[in-house]
Amino acid sequence: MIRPAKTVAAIHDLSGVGRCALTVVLPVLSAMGAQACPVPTAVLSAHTAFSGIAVHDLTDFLPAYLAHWQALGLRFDAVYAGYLASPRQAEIVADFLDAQARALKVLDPVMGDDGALYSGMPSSMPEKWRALCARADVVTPNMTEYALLTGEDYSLAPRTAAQAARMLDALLDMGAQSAVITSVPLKTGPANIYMRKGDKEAGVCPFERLDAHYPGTGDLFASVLTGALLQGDGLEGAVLAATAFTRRAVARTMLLPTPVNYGVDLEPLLPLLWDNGDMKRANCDCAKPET
Ligand code: PXL
Repeated sequence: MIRPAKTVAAIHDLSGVGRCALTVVLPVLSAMGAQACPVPTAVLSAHTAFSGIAVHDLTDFLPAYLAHWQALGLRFDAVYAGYLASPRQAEIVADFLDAQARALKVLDPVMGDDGALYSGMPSSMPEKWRALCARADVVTPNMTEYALLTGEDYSLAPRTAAQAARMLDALLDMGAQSAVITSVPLKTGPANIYMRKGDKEAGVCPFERLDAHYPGTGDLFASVLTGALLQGDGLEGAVLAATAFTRRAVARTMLLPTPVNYGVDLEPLLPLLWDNGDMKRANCDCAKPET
């Protein structure tokens, strides 16, 4: 049977240089067979790790942008939100999520890395994101964002499996249906960990430690995860796909002389993401069922 592409409202910034946010989200979702409709939260000449950037915050523009979509009566298969540029954007996104009742909601609370907020990120964003998490089918913080959301101290001390499960529980307690934490230092090595409401243990997706740290890898991970869920993967399969692709892109980029700030060299790998979505849709425990 021929079916239309799944649709994703992709709420993120547009950074012209330094692959991250929409310049990662759009190609990845397209390569996975989904139509990504961008909701740009800000336009930046380059991401915030560059110095001297030009930034245009689109907070005041978003209500009219989304009101037009509302007037068109658009219903998305998924809403994927990442970089929000102001506390008011969190409120605008909350209303949009509530209006998209049937959509799969993947919320990546993009706020910081290495224990600190990104340059220019308002300090009130963690509490705003905490409220948004209650609306999530999946939340995907990194270790810094986990600490910001929970108010715990940022620590890279190796965790036991029981500690990992407690971290995920803390996110589920905020109301998310499932949670993924990326790049968690476990006693057994680095891993992406995940849990659904009702699970007793954390799922663990280990990966080999690579001695490189590129911006935009969290966006890459969450994009592949969203695409895989829409293709019909369960949470475990989607975390596996996102982990494998992100590691592969990082490993490839490490062989190149590209400066770290330009992000991972993912374009030549995009064809690997194509898969037969129709076949996978049958095995789906996380994406909302079609009605
Ligand atoms: O990759 C996360 C991200 C998204 N958007 C902007 C950023 C960053 C990380 O630095 O600066 C603007």
